[in-house]
Amino acid sequence: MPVNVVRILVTDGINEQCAQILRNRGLHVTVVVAKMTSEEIIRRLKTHDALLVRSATKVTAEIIEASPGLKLIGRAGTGVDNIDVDAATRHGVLVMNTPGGNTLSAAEHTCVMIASLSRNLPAACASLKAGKWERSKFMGSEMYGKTLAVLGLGRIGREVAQRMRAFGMRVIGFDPMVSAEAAQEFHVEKRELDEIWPEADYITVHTPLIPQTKNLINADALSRCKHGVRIINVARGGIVDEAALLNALKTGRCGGAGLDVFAEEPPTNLALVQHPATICTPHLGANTREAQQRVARELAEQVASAAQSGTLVGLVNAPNLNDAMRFASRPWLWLSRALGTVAGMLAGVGSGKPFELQLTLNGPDMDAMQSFLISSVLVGLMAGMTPNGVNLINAPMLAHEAGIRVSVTRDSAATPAHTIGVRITLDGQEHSVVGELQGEQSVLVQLDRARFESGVTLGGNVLFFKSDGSGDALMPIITALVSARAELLTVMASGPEDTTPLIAVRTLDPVHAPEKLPTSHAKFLLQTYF
Ligand code: 9EZ
Repeated sequence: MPVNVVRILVTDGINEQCAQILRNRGLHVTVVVAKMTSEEIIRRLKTHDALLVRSATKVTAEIIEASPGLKLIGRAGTGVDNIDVDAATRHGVLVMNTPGGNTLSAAEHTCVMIASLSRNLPAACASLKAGKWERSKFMGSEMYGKTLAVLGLGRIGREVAQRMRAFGMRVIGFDPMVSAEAAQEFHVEKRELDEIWPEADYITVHTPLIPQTKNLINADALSRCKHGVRIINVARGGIVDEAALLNALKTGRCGGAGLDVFAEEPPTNLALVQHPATICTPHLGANTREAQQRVARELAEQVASAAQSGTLVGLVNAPNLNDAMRFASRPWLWLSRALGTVAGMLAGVGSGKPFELQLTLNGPDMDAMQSFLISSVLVGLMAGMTPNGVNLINAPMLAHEAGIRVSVTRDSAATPAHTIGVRITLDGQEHSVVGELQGEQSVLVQLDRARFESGVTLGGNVLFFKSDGSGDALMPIITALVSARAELLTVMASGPEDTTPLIAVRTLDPVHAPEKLPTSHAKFLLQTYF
């Protein structure tokens, strides 16, 4: 299922190949070169579906909230520091980045920092340019035989390890997500963090900035390090505690630092930047022609494929969406959303009261669909509860905030297979529906205790009536509907064992005020329009 994105606003000087590729794929692109205020972005977004940025534009909650037509935010680069992902998720907006495109540039910049630190390259150069000839002041050290610690063994960390091994460095490393065996595959000896500190001559960080990595290199860690240890941060400001690093530089515990990123950018406190043992660059890790071209092209391809085939690459929020977008999932999405809608109306979930949602997934290979089926049921359920749009991106978050308790039971051996049950408990009252696919068609086979033997098609307009059990309900319903000028498609009664059967009627168009239809022996229950 394609994402409905046609008009794309490109900012922040993303390489021109991005717009070129998008236009070649038939999409409409507006490129704005000048820096825009929030108001200007909001104004422009009234006529655009997607916003593509690098890192200069801060995509705030304010912008996202004021742009109901916004469907996708794309970042040409790694990380999403300048995007309020939480706000985007809440408003059902996709967020994408290009995590791979910067890898080699970031890794090379790191290696350049390590090499420069080993020979005091910038300071020696500045000294000579100042007319001095200071050879003993700039005594260097070899990288050969030294130990490099790589903290964070993702793509960039691995590329750094591979390159520095060429200088004869021994590479140790840590990453909670990488086993010792996996690390061995790319020739990194895995260590625990507390083993790293006393062993390393150089420590380079390659993690995202998350609570677990904030101040990863702090006063305590530095106090356990070798005298003269060198620290490199080309990842994110804040992974290295700047005050602790400055202290360690002053005592000589830290012999030098290569810093490309800072807690505050640009830094206003220049103490670290101006310390003679630091080599500093203004966040240049990804700043190469090649990387900028690569991320621009990657983002364009990703947005085009989202818009044209619904294949989602580089997705930051809504991780289950990719499976949901697969063509084969479409009927299941439809069925689960329709069941959510019927169950929600049946239970009266619109009151704002918290309730419990129990999902039953029957049949083999339903596991892979579980995550998006939950979201999809919630979309159907909450459509009438929330003023703003509910979609597969924000449904779990909105449900959590609405106090909906969700549980799932899977029965892979159940018969009949491939049915979905939705049960809602609200105020101690239980209501449930069960549905299945007949081919690609969604049908309702059970509503509370009433079973529909051949299933009620969940498509178009469906009305449900509750009979009084006298057996005389059908004709009055049909008469009332025909008098109301409804065109009947099918009429079905539950049963045959029901004593008070339900009657389901599909009509071509929605029926106006069906609760006012004069029907004896039957009461209008609910009407859904799909
Ligand atoms: C933490 C990490 C790496 C790290 C990297 C990632 C969740 N997480 N944690 C401490 N992705 C090295 C040291």
